[in-house]
Amino acid sequence: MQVIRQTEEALARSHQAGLIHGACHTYVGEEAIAAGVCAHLTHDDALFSTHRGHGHALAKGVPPRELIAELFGRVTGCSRGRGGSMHLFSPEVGMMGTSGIVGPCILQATGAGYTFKLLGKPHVGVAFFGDGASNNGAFHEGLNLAAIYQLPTIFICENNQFATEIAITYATRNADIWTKAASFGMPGVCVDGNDSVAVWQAAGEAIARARSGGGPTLIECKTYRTRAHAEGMRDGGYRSAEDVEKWKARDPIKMLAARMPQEQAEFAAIEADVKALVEEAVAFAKASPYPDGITATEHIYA
Ligand SMILES: Cc1ncc(C[n+]2csc(CCOP(=O)(O)OP(=O)(O)O)c2C)c(N)n1
Ligand SMILES: [Mg+2]
Repeated sequence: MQVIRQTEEALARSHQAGLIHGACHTYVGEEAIAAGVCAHLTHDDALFSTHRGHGHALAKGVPPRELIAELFGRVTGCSRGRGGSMHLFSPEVGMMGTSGIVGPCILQATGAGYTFKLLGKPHVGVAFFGDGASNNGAFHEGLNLAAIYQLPTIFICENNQFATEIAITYATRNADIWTKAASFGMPGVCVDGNDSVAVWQAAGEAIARARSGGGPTLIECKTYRTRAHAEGMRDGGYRSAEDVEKWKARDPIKMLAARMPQEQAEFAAIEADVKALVEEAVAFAKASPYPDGITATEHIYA
């Protein structure tokens, strides 16, 4: 969670400094979800992500320096500087990609589950997606197919209660997304998405079930993003400052620390170690070259 938080804060500062080319949606406030789920995954499991995917990539094992360099458009980035925030991928750690299109990651993770089932592998496909994606056709198609074939796919809905500026309570008459699992005949679970231990427990059960042939699960994690939808966007007019403050008080890192009063020194040491890691990563990214223009048509297939 510290790696995600401090990387995102460095990215926000970098965006303000003009170092980031393209969109930058941070995951600040939602770190417990990626951390709690990815703690159960290996590099053989396939993760499909969204436009808000930095936390997923980091938790799956992409080093901060490769992620930051990617957003800076540098050749040392995980996608060699060609993808940016919306197309960062690292198949060597099972990070199969972020996407600027809301919804398809659900179908891709279903496809990964189908692949693992056909190959007889004990791996899982995981889709992270927002509350907004739950009203996209891909949600219904993906969950239905995964249920029919009992695929090893885990659907993680990060319900931060808004799709850009649209409240989930406006976008659906049933804002308890986990209850929609029943209509596909699969288990649906709801957890406090700011409680890393609760996420970790629910994900652990679902992933173990999927690995042993028990089929898919939908996990809704109720959470909140505490920064604007994307860096450089306004953050008013659609939610109240009181709500933002209320959720900031439920910071997932502080909530975990509060559960372990004996471990404060260790928490402080982790925070200091991560600070050094992220500072080094930013320096590495700044010092890295842009891809040579002569290579612009490399990696293009027709
Ligand atoms: C198919 C599609 N429709 C609309 C958009 C525009 N769009 C970008 S982000 C976003 C909101 C997504 O909300 P949610 O799924 O809740 O994710 P969050 O940003 O809250 O993490 C929308 C509608 C898009 N990128 N793709
Ligand atoms: Mg949302």
